[in-house]
Amino acid sequence: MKRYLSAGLKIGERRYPAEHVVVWLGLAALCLPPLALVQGAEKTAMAAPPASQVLWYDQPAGGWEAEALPIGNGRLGAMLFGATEKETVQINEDSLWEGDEKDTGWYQNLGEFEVALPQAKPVTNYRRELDISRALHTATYTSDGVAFRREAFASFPDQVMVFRYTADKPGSHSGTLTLKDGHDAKPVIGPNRLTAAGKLKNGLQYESQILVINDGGTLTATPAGIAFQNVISLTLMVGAGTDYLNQRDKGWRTGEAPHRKVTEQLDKAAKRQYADLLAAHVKDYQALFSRVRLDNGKTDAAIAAQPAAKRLEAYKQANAKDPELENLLFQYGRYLLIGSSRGALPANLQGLWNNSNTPSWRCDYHSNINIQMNYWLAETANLPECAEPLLSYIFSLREVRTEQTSSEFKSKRGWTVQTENNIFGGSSWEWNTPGSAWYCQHLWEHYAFGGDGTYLKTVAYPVMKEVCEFWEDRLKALPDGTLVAPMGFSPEQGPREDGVSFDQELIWDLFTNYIEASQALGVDPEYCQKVTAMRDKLLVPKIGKWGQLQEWMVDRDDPKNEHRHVSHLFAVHPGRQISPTKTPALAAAAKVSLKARGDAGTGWSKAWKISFWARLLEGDHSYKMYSELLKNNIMPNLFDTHPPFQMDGNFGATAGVCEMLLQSQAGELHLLPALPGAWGTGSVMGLRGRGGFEVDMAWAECKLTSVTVRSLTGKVCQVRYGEKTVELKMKPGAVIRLSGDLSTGKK
Ligand code: FUC
Repeated sequence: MKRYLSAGLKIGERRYPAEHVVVWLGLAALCLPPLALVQGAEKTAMAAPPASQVLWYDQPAGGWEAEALPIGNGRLGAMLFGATEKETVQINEDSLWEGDEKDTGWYQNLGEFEVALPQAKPVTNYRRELDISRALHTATYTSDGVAFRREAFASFPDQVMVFRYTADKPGSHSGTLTLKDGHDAKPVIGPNRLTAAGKLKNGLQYESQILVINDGGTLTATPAGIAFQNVISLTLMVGAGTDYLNQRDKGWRTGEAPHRKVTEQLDKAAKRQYADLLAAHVKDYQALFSRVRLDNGKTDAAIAAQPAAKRLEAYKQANAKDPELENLLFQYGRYLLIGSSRGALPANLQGLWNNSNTPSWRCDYHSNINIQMNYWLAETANLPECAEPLLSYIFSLREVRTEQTSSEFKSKRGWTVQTENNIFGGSSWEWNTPGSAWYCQHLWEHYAFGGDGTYLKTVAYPVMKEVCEFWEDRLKALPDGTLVAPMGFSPEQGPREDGVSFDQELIWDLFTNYIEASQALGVDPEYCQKVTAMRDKLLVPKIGKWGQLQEWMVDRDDPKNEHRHVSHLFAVHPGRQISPTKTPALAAAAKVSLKARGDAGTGWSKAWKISFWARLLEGDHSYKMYSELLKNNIMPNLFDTHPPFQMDGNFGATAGVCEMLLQSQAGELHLLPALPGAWGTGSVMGLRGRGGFEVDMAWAECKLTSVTVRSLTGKVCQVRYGEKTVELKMKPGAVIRLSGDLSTGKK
């Protein structure tokens, strides 16, 4: 937290002074765990976490994709198998990309290291676990009467990953450590350090290092790696970096090989005690993770005591109830976002965990649903800091996208995107013309939830305005004056033609957000009027011949089309143009379309359907999607599979649960709008609503029993539960508690 206070917040190339974040942090702290708990992180580090916050297994992982477990600090990541004799740990650094402005390239594998610990005796009492309440991976087992324990975590404050090997008998660790670079760079082997440095084909310099610290015994450099003998405890500090910089004017490079920085990070961490590193990590992580808690019911103790893979298998049996596993999947999405989105770059198709140099879909930033879905939870599930890498990324691409857009569309102002995108401004596949409008939704929502006017003015607003200008120049008037986007493309449907609903709805969203932004800032009143006039002339989605929401201006939707993309329902979610309360006829048509597309779907498609049904206020259908996703699209390590593994489904699932419990897109906090019957009694703490609110709720027998609203910004707060609404006038920092019938009483 101190780091934020002294350094302020960085968005794009701008850094906001500490005073802008102090208010936010102070208010956010209201829903942190009691201070004593945070300060006592070191002491409590060994306390057993609740069953709904642990993934555990009774055997080592078999495969990378479905069984290995991820740790990450938002920039560095590792996948752990927990094998006892030969433990392989695969590692990533989020800027290790091939490609450039012309070639989209692929996100790359950094490499792996192996710790060989030959054991004479069979292993008993094996357990590996990922505790997402502390972001700590542990493997324990007994061999030859010796109890071994390994811990691993990825520290954000220290920018290293730490792996610790201990045993209850001194001198029990003898073996070797080797490092294998993902691009065959030959490691330099020192007495206590392995270094693999290389250059990708695009000239990107990278380096990984492992610093070995032994307590007792000996370390010896060998031709293959480092041998350790009779060591009491072994600690590995793993660091990595590249010379990537998210600035085009610097050629996307820092201009400095990563060696110095990585060495410094490891040397600094190595001076600290392991317990201190762990405590600092847990404190930092929990400051984000502990903001939201969910209780959606208790699992039968016998089921909760099972390993995660067995629980998942049991869950697939129609009658097995495991609300704590559902809760685990919800919180896992938050864990994964914290683990993959705290560096300079946003979470990609696999967060940041990738073991291939030619991963599916380049493991890229896909602009037609995937990168957006990755961030649906960031604001609602109270991780707004994790949205910042996305906002910086959007900002960093403006110049190159403006050039590319101008060459493609002969445009003079603004920019947009293609579908596949890398980190150097390179892109490929279909132009996704309303893609930049969708990005702008994220820029706007960061303000809508957090209320930071300086951010809105200096970061979000200029981008939103230039994208409005792009559409101002491009929209085409039909003979009756209706405005349509020319030559649009409903993702993966085609054909290219005018007035595609996906485009129309996104432009409506952009214009509406722009209008609100300009009014909030009190700037550009004339342009705001112009945008309002354009918005009001946009072709709105029509209801077609079988009662469906038309995907195109032409009424040609095929009721048998069960394609996973349901882009014409953007207006329902994450947009706000269609809702059962404000536009009931269109909402009914959206329902007809959604039913026709069917309940099936690949991971992310299924995840989107959780939110669609929640926005249509059908909690049980929304829950059906969530539950089916868990049954059909989630692997034993709880990664979502498309197939293959794609993390958007994890993020989208968490976002969907938020939509079931709290909505705020219509200018009011709508409490429990789609609470499923399956979660009849429960509570949630720390969800965020637009307008700068945090909300805690409790319910019993599917009825709200109490709600606490905290105001971050002092905006008037309209609260809805069912048909009842109340208006609360709240000062910044005020906390109001209401009972289930929304009667007030100040806390
Ligand atoms: C979209 C989807 C694919 C896949 C890819 C990464 O284009 O249609 O199913 O998820 O993104």
